[in-house]
Amino acid sequence: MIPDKIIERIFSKDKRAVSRAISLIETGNSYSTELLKELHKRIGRAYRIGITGPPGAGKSTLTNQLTKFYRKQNKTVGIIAVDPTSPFTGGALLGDRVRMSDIGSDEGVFIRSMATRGSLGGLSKKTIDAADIIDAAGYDYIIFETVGVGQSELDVAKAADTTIVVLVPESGDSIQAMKAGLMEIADFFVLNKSDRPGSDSALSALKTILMFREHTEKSWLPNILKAVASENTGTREIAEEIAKHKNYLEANGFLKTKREEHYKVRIKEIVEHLMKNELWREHRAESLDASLAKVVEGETSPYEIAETLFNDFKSTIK
Ligand SMILES: Nc1nc2c(ncn2[C@@H]2O[C@H](COP(=O)(O)OP(=O)(O)OP(=O)(O)O)[C@@H](O)[C@H]2O)c(=O)[nH]1
Ligand SMILES: [Mg+2]
Repeated sequence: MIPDKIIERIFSKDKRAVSRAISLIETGNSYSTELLKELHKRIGRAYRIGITGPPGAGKSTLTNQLTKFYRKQNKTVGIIAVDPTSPFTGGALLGDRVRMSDIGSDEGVFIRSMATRGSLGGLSKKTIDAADIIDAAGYDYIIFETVGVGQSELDVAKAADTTIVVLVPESGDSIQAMKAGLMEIADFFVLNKSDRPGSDSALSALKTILMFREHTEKSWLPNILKAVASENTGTREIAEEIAKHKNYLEANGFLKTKREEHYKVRIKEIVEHLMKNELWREHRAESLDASLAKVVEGETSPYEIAETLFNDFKSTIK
């Protein structure tokens, strides 16, 4: 059974219930799917913002400032800080907690750190489930913060309505970002730490790269905004750019299609997950182990074993 009154408590924005529900999905509790089904009825009201970029670019500082900005407008904010490298909530996340301590005690702010090592991509299924819980609780904004290492930063765009890529003026950073495919996912860029030398040349380098981006009349052109997050400079402009992008998506019906696309990817993942569980039931896992010696000896090939296992799987689902 789903824990008593947890759904009602989530709907009434009870932070402890939200936190408890996220723990349930994190541990893979058997009620978590039922819980998510129930919560889905109240989903879709939160606007989801992804903030990604290289380590130390100022993502947490910016998240903090943006949250304070929204709070002044009486909007509530849920933050999910994703650490794709650490299996523990230590190290970098401890830093986050310190930097975000002043908003953490605010009733209208919910903060959760999630480690996602072991999953494919930085934003695991569980991270998105967690966002759904926060959404159902009625928070106005959800901010995903993910460190841009490897594949993780590309995944954030599959979960966010607006994706912001934070860069710093340090040499080569912008070029590196373009290579890593951040160009495709950024709805706009923030050149943070603009108090540092080289920010003007970094800005013009970025602008030049973006000029060559293919576009049509209707396409959204990613902007570049300068910011000094540690001094709260540029926060308003960033919030305005988010609003502009949101309006663009809504006015053209793109928000709906974007969310449909996200659900498509997600539903496929869930189906694949269910299939995997079914496929590797005990007897097939054992049959696989039993065949390995023969494969090594050359008596049979990996393909034959795979086909046998797959055919057995097919016969059980007919
Ligand atoms: N000079 C300067 N320092 C900044 C600025 N923004 C943030 N910082 C500092 O940069 C350091 C890293 O900031 P964070 O906000 O933790 O950066 P992050 O991108 O969240 O870092 P990770 O989550 O570890 O990848 C901190 O010491 C901040 O105080 C800025 O605009 N200018
Ligand atoms: Mg951070």
